Amino acid sequence: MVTATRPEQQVKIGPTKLLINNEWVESVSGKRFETINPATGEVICDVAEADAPDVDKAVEAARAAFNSREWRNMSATRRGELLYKLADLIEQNIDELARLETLDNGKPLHSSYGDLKLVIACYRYYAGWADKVQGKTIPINGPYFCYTRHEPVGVVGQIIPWNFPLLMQAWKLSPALATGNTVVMKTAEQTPLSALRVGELIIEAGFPPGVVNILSGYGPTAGAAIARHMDIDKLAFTGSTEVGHLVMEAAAKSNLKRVTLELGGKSPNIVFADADMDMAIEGAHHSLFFNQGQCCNAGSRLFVEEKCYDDFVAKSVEKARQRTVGDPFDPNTKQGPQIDQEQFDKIMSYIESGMREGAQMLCGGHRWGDRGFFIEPTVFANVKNEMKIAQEEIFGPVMSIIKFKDIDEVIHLANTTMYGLAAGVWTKDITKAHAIANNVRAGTVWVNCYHVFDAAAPFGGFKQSGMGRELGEYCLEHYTEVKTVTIKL
Ligand code: TXE
Repeated sequence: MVTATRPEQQVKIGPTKLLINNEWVESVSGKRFETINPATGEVICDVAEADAPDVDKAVEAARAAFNSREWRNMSATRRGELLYKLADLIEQNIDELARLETLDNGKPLHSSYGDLKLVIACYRYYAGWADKVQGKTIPINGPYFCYTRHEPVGVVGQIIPWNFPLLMQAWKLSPALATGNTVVMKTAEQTPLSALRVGELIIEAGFPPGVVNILSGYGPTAGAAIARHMDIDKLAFTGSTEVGHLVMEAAAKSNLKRVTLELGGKSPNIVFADADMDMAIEGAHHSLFFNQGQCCNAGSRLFVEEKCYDDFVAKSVEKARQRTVGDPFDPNTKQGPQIDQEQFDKIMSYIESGMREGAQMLCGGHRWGDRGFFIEPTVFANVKNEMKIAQEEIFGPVMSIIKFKDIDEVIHLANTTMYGLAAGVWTKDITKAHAIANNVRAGTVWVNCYHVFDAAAPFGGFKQSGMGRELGEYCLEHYTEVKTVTIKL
């Protein structure tokens, strides 16, 4: 099927069934649900809707694959080759995937291409790791030879969100497969399409049946069934902190499956008066507005030093006003729609709360256009750290600028949050940069830059932003069990 309103919007829709055991199947219930184009509010198509019985089928297939000789005995080098092949196939189909991502998610087409570059790099990075995961020999006391093996955890359940559908799929699948696990993945109900198309490429790459299973469906049904499943050995979740609590509880109450969580954030982005101002203004704008503000690591608490506050605010407002909002397929568009009506309403209610609590709205604040889920780039000044808009994750194009006096105060304010995902600092003073990097409790600190991601650099949260790390070498430990073998000599 090809959708089209204008020629450049022609997008090929891939599979719309569930991927279980390398076969495309309808759900056990036969139910399907609609996925919506957020730029228009119109239905793109419907897809098969997984629920608990489909999770059971997928887990059965994943368990059989995990126990199969084909996967268990496959050399680590061969697993790496399969991942390289998948990366190549994604690269060969990059135009189609980018368009599908933009159609289903609403992000500007150039952003989808940006995501896909990271996706391809991520599969290649972990392809390289496949045959480099190794144990140790340990000099224990007595006549023994002792060594460790790093073995796959087993069947992994992975639940991903809608803000970076292909990238979150890559972050989750690639380390799991490199280390020899099998996977049951549930995509977000808002964005099922691109991950399913990758499912076709996974089959084409040559992964054996059951190694990767992809389910479209809702959280409280299919997602919860994964979290409580007795035969899933590990759960990797990205989403809201609220649901993070639920899935961890479900894991504890079922079979104590291992859990890694990548949750919400309210990341401080700190601008000192000695910073390169143009760079800091540009960086702060990008840190907040990128991806329609729908980033867990968005620089959503912007702390600006008193001495440069007024000037910084004025220039940031100017920049926000100039941001082009509109059709995500238009190459000039910087900002597309929010993902759905629910997120749209949530963001609008935060804007109202900011005004109610006395923050000063200097631009935006309204719906943009008359269809789809667009919101004008919005800037609030005179925000206090204790206001709701400075403490809760808005996940939209709403900048909150807070004034600070000195470094001690800003470190205190930056840490006054339940989150700890990321932070940014803008300064020419290396001592201040280090003071922030060392004292802000966050999993990532960017100095004079923001949103810099690389498959080799770990990412994850302190406090209620999550547990465990994705990407880099650090991620591998979450997908392996350490086995100690002791042999009497
Ligand atoms: O998240 P949910 P939503 C934050 C952001 C956003 C808010 C709500 O603040 O405004 O969360 O977004 C699945 N058991 N982030 O409602 O519900 C769900 O189907 C198991 C931050 O979209 O957490 C989807 O696949 N799974 C974030 C995934 O969880 C459940 C990205 C995320 O959805 C479930 C997205 C359940 N009971 C939102 N309920 C980030 N960290 O990047 C839902 N799900």
